[in-house]
Amino acid sequence: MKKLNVGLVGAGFMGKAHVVAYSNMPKLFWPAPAMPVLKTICDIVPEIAEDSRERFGFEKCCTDWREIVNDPEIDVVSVCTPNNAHAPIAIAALEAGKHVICEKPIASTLADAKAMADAAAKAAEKGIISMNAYQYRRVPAIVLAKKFIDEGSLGEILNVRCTYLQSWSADPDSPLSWRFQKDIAGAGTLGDIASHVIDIAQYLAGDIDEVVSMMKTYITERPVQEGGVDLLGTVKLGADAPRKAVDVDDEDSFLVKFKSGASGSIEATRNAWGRNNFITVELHGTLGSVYFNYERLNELQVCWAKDPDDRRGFKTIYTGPAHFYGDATWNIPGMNIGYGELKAIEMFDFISAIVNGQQPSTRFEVGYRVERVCAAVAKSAESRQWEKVED
Ligand code: SOE
Repeated sequence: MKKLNVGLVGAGFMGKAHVVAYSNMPKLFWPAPAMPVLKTICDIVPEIAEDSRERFGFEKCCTDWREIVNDPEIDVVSVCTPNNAHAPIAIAALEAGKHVICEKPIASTLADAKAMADAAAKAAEKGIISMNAYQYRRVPAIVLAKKFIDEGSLGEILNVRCTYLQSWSADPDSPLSWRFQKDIAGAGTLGDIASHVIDIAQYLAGDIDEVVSMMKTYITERPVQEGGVDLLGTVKLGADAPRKAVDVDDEDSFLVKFKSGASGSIEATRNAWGRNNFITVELHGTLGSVYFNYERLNELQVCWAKDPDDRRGFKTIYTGPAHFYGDATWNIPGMNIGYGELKAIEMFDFISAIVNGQQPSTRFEVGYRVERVCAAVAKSAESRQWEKVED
């Protein structure tokens, strides 16, 4: 079986998710499209690099990503760093002929996102694959909704309503990680989580054409954190810890018009107590509706207009072997997949794309379009008017 040598940059939360995905992909999908071999892991903190090498089973570790990009043995690069490092690493890797899977949002600036999409287009001519890690569109229930839309079962799509609500930053004592710093993250909630539902909305209903938005920052300063490691609100710093200004958005709400003529709304916040990974997607078509909530990710609710009046309503489809990726996961609907399996599904699509020589649905160009929607949202929050998404 073909082997692909992996270099992974950034050994934090997402680095761990990619390692779990590389390791579990062939265990779920067999025969695998190719076998990933964990060659080199990079983290700028030497102790973390060495610890991750041992823990995750990489052959080598390093503290400079250039060692991975310049290593002729490496075939595939995972970019799991904070957002402002995505562009230099991904572009250098593509130019060196490596296939690249990069965490989202694609970059911390629109200019970097464009440069990445351009580099990916050039590399694609030589059969190099780029992929942005928008994994939620690969949840089997979301793919099922897409199937219903594509086959026309929902009729014309009238409205798409999405939310992404979390609570991990609602506490003012949650530290000022890189996610609250514009020069590193590029944006707050907008790039971090609204981007996921923008991707799902465009996957299901086509390109967003115009937006009108409101953006808010509720917690304007946060305690400074030693070392800056991203703790996602799991650690609180005391009231006496020195504080610094937050310069990104906490909450975004916007109306959207799709090129298809459909309309919709998107709301995202990381300050919603009681909501955890609350991604909801509701679509209304002329022939029916679908509803999805990631906190029940193995379910798709469907309502068909053609059902008789006395029994029309949402019914729940539990995804399983009859659905997308279902033959690779567990045998009985209700046994359920979670975040780990989802990242393995994403890795299967990435490795399959490499082996088949076909760009995946979330190639860099698609991540760049999400970024252009985000740019229009930010512009509209300033102008207080409808803003067009750049084509
Ligand atoms: C934090 O909001 C975060 O880890 C995001 O960065 C991820 O993209 C999302 O999948 C889960 O939450």
